[in-house]
Amino acid sequence: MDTRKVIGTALAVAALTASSGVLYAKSGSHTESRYEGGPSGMDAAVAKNIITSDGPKMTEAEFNLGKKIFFERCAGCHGVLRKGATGKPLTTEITRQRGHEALKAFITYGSPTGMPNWGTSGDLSKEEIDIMARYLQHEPPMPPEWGMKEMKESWQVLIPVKDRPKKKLNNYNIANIFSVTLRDAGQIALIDGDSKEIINIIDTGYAVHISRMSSSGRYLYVIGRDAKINLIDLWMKEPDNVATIKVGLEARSVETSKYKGYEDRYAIAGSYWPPQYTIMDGFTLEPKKIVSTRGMTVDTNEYHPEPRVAAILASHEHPEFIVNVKETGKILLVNYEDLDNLSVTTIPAARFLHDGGWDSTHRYFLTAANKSNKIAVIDSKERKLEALIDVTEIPHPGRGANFIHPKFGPVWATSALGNDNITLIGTDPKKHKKQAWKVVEILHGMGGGSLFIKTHPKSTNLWVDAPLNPSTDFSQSIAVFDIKHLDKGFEILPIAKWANLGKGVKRVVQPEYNKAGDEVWFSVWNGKTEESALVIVDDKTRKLKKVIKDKRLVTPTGKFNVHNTVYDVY
Ligand code: DHE
Repeated sequence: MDTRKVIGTALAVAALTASSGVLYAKSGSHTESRYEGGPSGMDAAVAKNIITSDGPKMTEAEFNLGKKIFFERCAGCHGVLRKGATGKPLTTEITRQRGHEALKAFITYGSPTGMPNWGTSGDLSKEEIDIMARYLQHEPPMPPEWGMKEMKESWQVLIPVKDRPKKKLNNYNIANIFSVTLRDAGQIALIDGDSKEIINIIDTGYAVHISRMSSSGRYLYVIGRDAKINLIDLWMKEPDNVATIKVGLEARSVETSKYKGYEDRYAIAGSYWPPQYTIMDGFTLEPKKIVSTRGMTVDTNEYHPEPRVAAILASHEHPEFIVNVKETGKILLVNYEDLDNLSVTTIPAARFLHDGGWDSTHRYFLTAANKSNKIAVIDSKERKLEALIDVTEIPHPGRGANFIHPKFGPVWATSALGNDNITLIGTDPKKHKKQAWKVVEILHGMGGGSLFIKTHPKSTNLWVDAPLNPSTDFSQSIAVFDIKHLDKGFEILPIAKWANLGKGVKRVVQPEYNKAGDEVWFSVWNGKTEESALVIVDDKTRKLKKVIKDKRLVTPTGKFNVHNTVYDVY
């Protein structure tokens, strides 16, 4: 592709799509299962085997292999306890009724609704599929619980508060530091946004996932998929870990208290297993309160044993955390004023709550119920569901993007996994009442497989990635719209090509701005043994500004600018 070719409208992309085999609509579900079905952060060996006489014959070795494959390939979609998550339930009353041959066929060929074709793709052998079909007819092995005792045993304060710096001991412009996830290395890179130099590479949890900042901008919290949290003090001469804890066996989210008077005081982490959230002391990570999320689903009111905690945000309107409970479809407003008499407002929304972010006023939380194809809007001031908006297939906003639409006023935008839609939702119930909480426009991007979208209050660019698109023309590039001329379509920038790396998938993922809002950073996410890079683009000219390459930058994915994360700028 020409380096700076303006592709223009969705029509042009459709032509390209036809030749490069981009999957739309139905196949979006395959993109989704590839994404959701990543290996569990949990070692399968921790789950106790239950080989019952009611299931087909299996040796202990076969059962262990089945369990390992299930944890690595299936639990992300079907849930560890197989009660169903974004994938269908696979409890024994269902699997035994289906029978051995039907299960084998299903695993081999997959289904149009998203089950991958594990057999015909060559991912699983005939023997492995036979083992899986038998394994699924036994009761699911149960991983252990993780309560206060286990948390306290895992908790380490490496540098007590009294021994920490009394003032900033380094010369970094902390507000413009980026915390970069080095996914498969189990590390983060702290990068000085001004000089673009690596400040430190810090060991964190397994398949580290996201970083969030304390309200003061001093402390950085990083969570791994293994539910390990690292607390990093940016005031140290060389910023490093000051405390760690493991809040469970598998997790994805961490956040800190931001309400006036509670700045830096508490941290909260949500876990996938056990299904619970934990409130901790913000300075030491001492666990204070653990609350289970097991309960009834929002629609059919049936018990779900494994409702995982997805995104968590800190309210600016009340001393509360906003907690997405994925499988039950409920949004919890957890008030941290009195942890002993914890008060929680439960707002029914829709199943499969995943990620989301604030509107520009930081009053309304817009969040994707991804597999329900809905965006829920929470009014954090009035503590109620403001709207439930239908969108198409598998919205995935990250935290979304806020900007002023030339015609419809303030909007929040999300892209999607299952199609090329970029959905714009009106967010101003005062001055643009007619548009508020309505889909006001759908733009068309490069294609499905998009994960993140970003702009900045000082920019007129809207950046949309597509790292899971099957065409490398798109997964290795970024689309950028001019917010003032959305009708003109988008420009494609070949970010991976600019990085000039060797072989590999080189997925371009998650745009993130610097503090000033005049640079956008992209990860070029390659395999663990291949070279990756960060590419920085000048926001005004859309020209390449800098490529950061370093052998320590292994599998960079998420990037979190300190200022933008503290102030929820997106
Ligand atoms: Fe994420 C955010 C869960 C796979 C990169 N991811 C989130 C959040 C959740 C989540 C619940 C919101 C956290 C919050 O705001 O508190 N992610 C999951 C999964 O369950 C899933 C689908 C499968 C898995 O096995 O983990 C998954 N995520 C991925 C990836 O494969 C990505 C692309 C690469 C990686 O690093 O693992 C990825 N997720 C991210 C990033 C964010 C994120 C960069 C934060 C975006 C932001 O701007 O805030």
